Amino acid sequence: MTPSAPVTSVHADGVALVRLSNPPVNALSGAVRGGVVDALQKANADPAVRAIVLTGEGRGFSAGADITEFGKPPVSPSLSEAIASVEESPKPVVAAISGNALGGGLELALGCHARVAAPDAKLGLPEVKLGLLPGAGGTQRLPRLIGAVPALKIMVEGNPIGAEAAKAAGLVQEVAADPVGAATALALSLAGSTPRRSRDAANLGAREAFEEAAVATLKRAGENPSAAAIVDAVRLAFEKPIEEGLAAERAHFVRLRDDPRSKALRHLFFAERAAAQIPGLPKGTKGREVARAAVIGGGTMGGGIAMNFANAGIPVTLIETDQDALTRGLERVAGNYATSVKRGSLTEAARDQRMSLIKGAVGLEAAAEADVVIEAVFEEMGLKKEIFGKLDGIAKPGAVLASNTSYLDVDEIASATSRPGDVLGMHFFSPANVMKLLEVVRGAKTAPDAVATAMELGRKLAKVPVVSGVCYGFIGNRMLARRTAQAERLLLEGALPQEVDAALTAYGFRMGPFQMGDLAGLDIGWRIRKAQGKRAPIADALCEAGRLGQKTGKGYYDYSGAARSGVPDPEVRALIERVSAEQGITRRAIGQEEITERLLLPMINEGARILEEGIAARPGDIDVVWLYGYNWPATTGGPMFYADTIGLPRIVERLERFAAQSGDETLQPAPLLRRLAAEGRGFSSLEAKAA
Ligand code: T1G
Repeated sequence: MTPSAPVTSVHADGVALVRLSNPPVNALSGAVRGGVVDALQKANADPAVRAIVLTGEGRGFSAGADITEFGKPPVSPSLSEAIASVEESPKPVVAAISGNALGGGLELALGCHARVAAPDAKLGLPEVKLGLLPGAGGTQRLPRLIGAVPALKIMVEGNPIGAEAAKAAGLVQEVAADPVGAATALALSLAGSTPRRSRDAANLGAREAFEEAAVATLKRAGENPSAAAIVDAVRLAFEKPIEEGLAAERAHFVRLRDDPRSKALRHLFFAERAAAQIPGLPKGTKGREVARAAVIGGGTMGGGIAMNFANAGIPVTLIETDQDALTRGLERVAGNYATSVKRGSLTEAARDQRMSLIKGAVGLEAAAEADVVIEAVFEEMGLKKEIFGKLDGIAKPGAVLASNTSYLDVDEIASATSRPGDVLGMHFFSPANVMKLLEVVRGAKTAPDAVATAMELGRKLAKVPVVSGVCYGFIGNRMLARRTAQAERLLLEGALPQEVDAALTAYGFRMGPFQMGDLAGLDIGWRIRKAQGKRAPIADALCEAGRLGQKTGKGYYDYSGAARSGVPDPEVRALIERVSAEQGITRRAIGQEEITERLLLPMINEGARILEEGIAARPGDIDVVWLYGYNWPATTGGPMFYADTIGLPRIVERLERFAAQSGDETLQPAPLLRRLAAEGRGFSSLEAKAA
């Protein structure tokens, strides 16, 4: 037995115990697949071996095919060949599953003649989440084992099921605390008999029931090529022998794998994990212990942030300046939880448990025992510096002092304290208890272990943390400002709000810039512009007319009618046309393609500047910010991945044209964008660098 081999096999007492050993998740790389085939050959060639057990070392059975291999030259044996060697084994093979058996990992277990699961096992086919479909027999073997309708649900939803559910479905024969021991006994009991192959179609269930489920599935899935492919592949199980079904499945897999949609989803899978690696942080830097938290400010953001701690089981003190404000804050939190209970997404017991972790207090002194203090007060530098100056003398040594600021200079905030090493930004996105993005803003003097603390805490709070350097708006809001500016210019030049919003929703966003502005309230941007001495003629005119969005019943749209999403308002069109005339602009019809490019390409351009300045460590970090902070459609991979998809030379050419057309010099391509385009490279060719 060679311990470093990715597959080991020990023959003892009539059983060959074959272990997958490819940390961290036993991904089924070429070496693992070859190891499985070799181990099965040796076991079947050894007369002392009567039965075979296949299991995974470490955290779980297997997380599936090695996604990093996709797009590279194929390595034999294929996963389907490895699974066939298991299924065709003359001696029975039983899978002993602990932890994850996902994707190709579960397909490998399906090739076995029986399966035993540990109570903690999670079994699933999540390929749909990567824009794929199970491509190594899952669409043919699972329906034949548990029925077409339950198999369809597992594959189209892509969520894992637990051991007991798997047993109830007939996916595993046994749940045992010692899966290897139980699998060994089961395998020996099967020795000598013809191993059961999940090839017959007897278990598929009624065709009509499947067709009904297929219609409902496709309706729910919408434009999802993976779901359509899965339905087609499972349908073949009713009509063709398994060999033909496997061939059709393989064709679907190759088509989906090579589609930009799946490449985008696979990019984001790795980008989210890469964002956790912080270049420039000394190796092995550990975060500080966070047993207690405090949040300053019981407004919408502060309450949501406090809920994040309670949801993670961390006691938190919500601090306000007076009892009335505190009561309002706590009532808002209670209301949020009540909504979840009403929706059925939270039990009353869980709600009570979480509420018990949130204590209210008046005065900053209540932050004295907290290991992390998050300030979430009004977006005004003077107020924030006053608070941090006081916290400096109140918070215990080593406490991390974080600001939830959306834009402001974290270094300036830190300068109000005697311990800038403890100060950083933790920028949550509204609603803070829902949105997954957390921008961790690293100040010039922020200590490495303070950064590590915020990153680890972010994950504990079920957020996706991304490190940003200090600049106005950090990564996401700095790029959003470019889109907002272009959206206003498009209105001035001839477009209408509904045309601009339609362009963005057609691209895949849930809502466009003007729908979003009306939802959040137009006065937020208005206040920021006034503080900066800037103007946005149309947005300012709407605010001056009292049209602040949904909260005043009118904004870019009219919300006085039945339609929740608001309807175009002739008064707004007249206001836009008046402001255009005042600006001396001759309006023109603007097509959807130009609108989309004018909204997205300036953001990509700003992303290039953000990379040049080292504000973001890598392009994928920017994609993760836009996925989890602003719902960029995952199927195009985020702004920087999308830029590589359309090609940087085209982006340079379009930006130069827009700059010349509008005289807006901010549209000139960033130097990094020009350089990469000239070198024929994409953003993905950039190495990570310290933020
Ligand atoms: N291939 C390659 N690397 C993988 C991997 C995979 N399948 N799964 C995880 N990793 C890496 C991951 O990038 C990270 O790397 C490390 O392992 C730990 O992962 C033919 C075609 C299993 C639930 O979709 O959902 O099979 O950052 O941080 O939080 O039909 O990993 O350390 O360098 O996520 O404990 C289908 C994907 C593949 C499952 C564990 N399988 N993985 O979560 O650890 S396609 C999946 C996960 C397929 C067949 C098809 C999760 C996890 P690094 P992690 P975790």
